[in-house]
Order: sequence, then C-alpha cells, then structure tokens
Amino acid sequence: MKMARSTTRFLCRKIVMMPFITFEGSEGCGKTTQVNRLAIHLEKIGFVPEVFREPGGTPIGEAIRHLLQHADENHAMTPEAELLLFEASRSQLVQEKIQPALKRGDWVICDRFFDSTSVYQGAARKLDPRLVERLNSFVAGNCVPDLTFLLDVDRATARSRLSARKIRDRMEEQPEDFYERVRNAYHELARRNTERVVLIDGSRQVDEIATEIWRIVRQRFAVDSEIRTPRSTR
Ligand code: T5A
Repeated sequence: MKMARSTTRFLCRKIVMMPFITFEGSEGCGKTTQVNRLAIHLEKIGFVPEVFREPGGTPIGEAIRHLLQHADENHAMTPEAELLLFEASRSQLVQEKIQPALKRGDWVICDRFFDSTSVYQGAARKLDPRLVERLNSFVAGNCVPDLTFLLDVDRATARSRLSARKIRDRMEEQPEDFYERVRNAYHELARRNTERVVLIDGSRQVDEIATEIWRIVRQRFAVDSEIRTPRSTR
C-alpha cells in the first residue's frame, strides 16, 4: 500500500515536477563529492539543480547547524534536543526551499535528509524509532525523495578520508559502536526500501562512483543528453 501511494505520487509529480534526490551515508563516505558531481552532470545537459545540505540550507537551518556541530554549549545537548533540532532545520528547508524548488520544476539534490534522522537519532542514539518516523513525516509531509543514493564505506576508509580535517564536529566524536550502529541501520534501510534506496560501494574511485550514479539517474528519470536551455536564459 505504501509503495503504491509513493509510486502514484511520483507519477503525478513527473508531469509537473523534477526529481528529488538525496544522498546518505556515514561521515566521509563521499556524499558531498558525489552531490557535486551529479549537479555538474545535470548542468552539462542544461538543468540547473537546486542543491541543499542538512542540517542547514536556510538561515535558520545554518544557525541550527552551528549549534548542533560547533557551538561551545553543545556538549550538554540531550539526544531529544538533538532530534528536535535536526527536525527544526529540516522543517525550514522543506518549506522555504525544497517545496518551492520542486513546484518551480527544478531538480533538487539534498546532502542528507530524513533517513539520517532515522539512522543517527533512531538507531544510533536509540531514541524511539516510531517517534522518529512520526516526526520525520510531520516535518517532511509529502516531500519524500524519489531516489536516495546510500554510499557505503567501512569505518577504516571513512576515518582515513577524514583524518586530514583539522576541525572535528560534535557528531564526529562519538564512540566506535555508534558508527557501527549507523552503518548497520543504513544497510537495513536499503533492505527495506529497495525501490527508493540504491546502495553504492563508496570505496571505489570518485569517477567510477559518479559514472554509476549518473547511469542510474539517467535510467530512472529518462534523462537524455539533449542540451536544454539553462534556466537563467529562459
Ligand atoms: N546528522 C545529520 C544527524 O545525526 N541527523 C540528521 O538528521 C542529519 C541530517 C552532518 C552530521 O549530522 C548528522 C550526521 C553527520 O554527523 P556534515 O558536516 O554535514 O555532518 O558532514 P557529513 O554529512 O557527515 O559529511 P562529510 O563531509 O563528513 O562527508 P561526506 O560528505 O560523506 O564526504 P566528502 O565528499 O566530503 O568526502 C570526504 C573526504 O573524502 C574524499 C574527499 O575528497 C574528502 O577529502 N573522498 C574520497 N577519497 C577517495 N575516494 C573517494 N571515492 C572519495 N570520495 C570523497
């Protein structure tokens, strides 16, 4: 029943709206790199995608991001407060940016979305998963991704990629078993959402991953390579 509803929604939206694509995975899996590569591919064929990140993407969202990740006070944050802050940032992003962009007919790419909350706050922080899902639905409404790329890397690969970073945020300072729960929960998410979530081996070369993602996007949304008029000159 759930699948039928979401298929119908996409079929309806396909007539007037472009896809909403999200990227997920643990820290250092290469999401941001691939978000940018996909945006470049789309721009080359004349689309101008809207690209957002979570938490953040709006003035309120960016202030929440600072509070969650780098503010001095955040070490005392409870898991419940953390959950609500991620949802608050998402609410602003959905209403201020994502819904208007989809209504305008733009492609939307988002670096993390509600699956991150299910995985990090639900599975890794062990908050009530039903409550987390209810909050996700409350905030996102019918703004459900059409396609989600889940980039999977093991912890050693992620650590070595992030080792060059000078500033670590609060979410990067969790104990090792936290990240194990994150990875396991992402695998479970992919198993339960085979239509929407595509598991990608993120340990390969950047170009190889970008090529696979582009192939899937082209197939899934029947994107052709015809050059379209960029939005700025319409
Ligand atoms: N969070 C978020 C929650 O707990 N709940 C929520 O609801 C939400 C929305 C966000 C944090 O918030 C948490 C999850 C996160 O902990 P963030 O700062 O936005 O944190 O960071 P992340 O989303 O985790 O992203 P990162 O920047 O840490 O990693 P990415 O985006 O996965 O990786 P990327 O592309 O920046 O690459 C990292 C490094 O690896 C290299 C890159 O050049 C870069 O140096 N790299 C590769 N190297 C070799 N091979 C490849 N294939 C490579 N791809 C990238």
